[in-house]
Amino acid sequence: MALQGAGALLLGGCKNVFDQIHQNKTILSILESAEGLNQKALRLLTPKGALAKEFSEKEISSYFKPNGNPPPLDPRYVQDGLRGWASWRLEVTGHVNNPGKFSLNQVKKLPSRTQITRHDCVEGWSAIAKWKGVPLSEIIKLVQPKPVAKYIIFYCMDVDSQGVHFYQSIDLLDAMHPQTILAYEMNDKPLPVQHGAPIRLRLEMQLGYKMAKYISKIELVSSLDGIGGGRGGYWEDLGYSWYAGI
Ligand SMILES: Nc1nc2c(c(=O)[nH]1)N[C@H]1C(S)=C(S)[C@@H](COP(=O)(O)O)O[C@H]1N2
Ligand SMILES: [Mo]
Repeated sequence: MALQGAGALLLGGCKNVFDQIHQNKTILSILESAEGLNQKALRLLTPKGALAKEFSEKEISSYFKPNGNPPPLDPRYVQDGLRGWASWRLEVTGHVNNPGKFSLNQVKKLPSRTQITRHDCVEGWSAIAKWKGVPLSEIIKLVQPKPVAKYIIFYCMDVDSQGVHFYQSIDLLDAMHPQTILAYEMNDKPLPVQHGAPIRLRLEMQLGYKMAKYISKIELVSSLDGIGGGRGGYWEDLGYSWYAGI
């Protein structure tokens, strides 16, 4: 049932890739594992093909709190920002047939999606904004995951006060959801530095801490072992749940 529901989430266009993922027995095993129980329950509770609620222009919040680590401290980050991210690349690597490095202009030339959604932080605040970006499914189609790929890791350029890099992960089912986008615009302007420039993840069915900002690399992997603390994300390594469904 969970897999059928997930199948219905894919609103056309991605059938071949999804078929590959659908046949991937490892996805089934995640859903059956104890770690996957919460995730499975949430997916069964949401109607088939569910999208997160989208809002109208007039509901956009006048203030959206920047949260988390300060922007990357590396002077190269700041200098590149001043040059319109000319040197930045999105590196896509791991269990894929076509690894690649995309410039921001290349990312912007891919099909885009615009959505006005509510961001819910686990700390208890919410804000509505308009996001434009490339659906992650488009990137996945280009790089072509191998059957062993189960998760996508997002590596971020910022660090905490101890120098530990932020990172996050989602599974391929969530990666193919139509509202899962790599956003480069917020409220019709280039994504501001404090909100994760040049690109950040929007994952509208989950809480704010999953939505990695300052992304420089994504990797398709078969297991979360050996990455960071091994629990699939910066906050997960500190005890938060890996599946943060709303
Ligand atoms: N790279 C990175 N991404 C991050 C964080 C962070 O500290 N570093 N914080 C997360 C948390 S807890 C939230 S609520 C949102 C905040 O996004 P915002 O700054 O656009 O409000 O980013 C998430 N993504
Ligand atoms: Mo958050």
